[in-house]
Amino acid sequence: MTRSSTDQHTTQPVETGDVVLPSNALSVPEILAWHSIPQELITAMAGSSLAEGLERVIHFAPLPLTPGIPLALGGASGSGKSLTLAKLAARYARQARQSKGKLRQPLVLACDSTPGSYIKLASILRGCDLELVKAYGGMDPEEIDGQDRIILVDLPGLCVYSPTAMTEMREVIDRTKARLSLVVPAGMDPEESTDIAAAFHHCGADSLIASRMEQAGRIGSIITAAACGLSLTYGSYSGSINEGFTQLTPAILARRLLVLPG
Ligand SMILES: Nc1nc2c(ncn2[C@@H]2O[C@H](COP(=O)(O)OP(=O)(O)OP(=O)(O)O)[C@@H](O)[C@H]2O)c(=O)[nH]1
Ligand SMILES: [Mg+2]
Repeated sequence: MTRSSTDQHTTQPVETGDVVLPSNALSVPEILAWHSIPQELITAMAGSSLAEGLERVIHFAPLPLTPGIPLALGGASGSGKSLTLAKLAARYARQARQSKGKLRQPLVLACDSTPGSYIKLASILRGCDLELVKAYGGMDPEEIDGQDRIILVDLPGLCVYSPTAMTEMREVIDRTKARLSLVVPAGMDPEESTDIAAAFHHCGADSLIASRMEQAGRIGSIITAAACGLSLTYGSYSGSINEGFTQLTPAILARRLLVLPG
């Protein structure tokens, strides 16, 4: 990226504090443009620190995960749904084990009937102290011994431009009476992630998990998806289920925008 290509920005550079920039030659608006963040969002974030600017366009919140209420993770194929689910399940399984019987072990509903996906999920979760149940097509909560348990639902990857796929996902969500959270990977085209987030928001999703945060340079897809009205929750930074899973804050996200993964 050359300096001359982005010198036309009319926004004031935001303050960066002592954060190191990917290139000293670039202003913050230029770096945001490098992430393929649309100009309207860059303008909306300008005029204060980058963290404060992010807070103006994105709502940051904890993941809405309550015992007894299933949480389904949806998104495009390969976006990181199953690994993210495994990270959450492993965390709650650990808590349950440490509680010495006060907390119940998590329940995972495998709703992806794509060939090989159950075996893959079971293998990611191997060693976690939890219950994994095949529930292709969803499952009525009455049938699930889910009281007071963390319940996570693994959905198949889908194309949001397919009305059939969206209807099938809604049916699983309705049958399972689940809340819906969207998983979006870093590095995706921000316009595509905007379409996906808008479609999921329309289906009732209210939260967003960012995946592959350490695998891509550009994370504009996360910003544009969150700006569609989904609360930004965790960021996944590793392919291992036991590490690299952080509650995102404006400061953490600002730093990730300004400093590329090393
Ligand atoms: N390094 C790294 N790898 C990730 C991360 N999230 C997902 N992956 C990898 O990305 C690939 C796809 O992840 P999955 O969790 O299988 O994605 P999915 O959305 O469940 O995929 P489908 O079920 O096929 O739609 C796997 O190889 C994961 O290990 C991450 O945050 N960091
Ligand atoms: Mg999967």
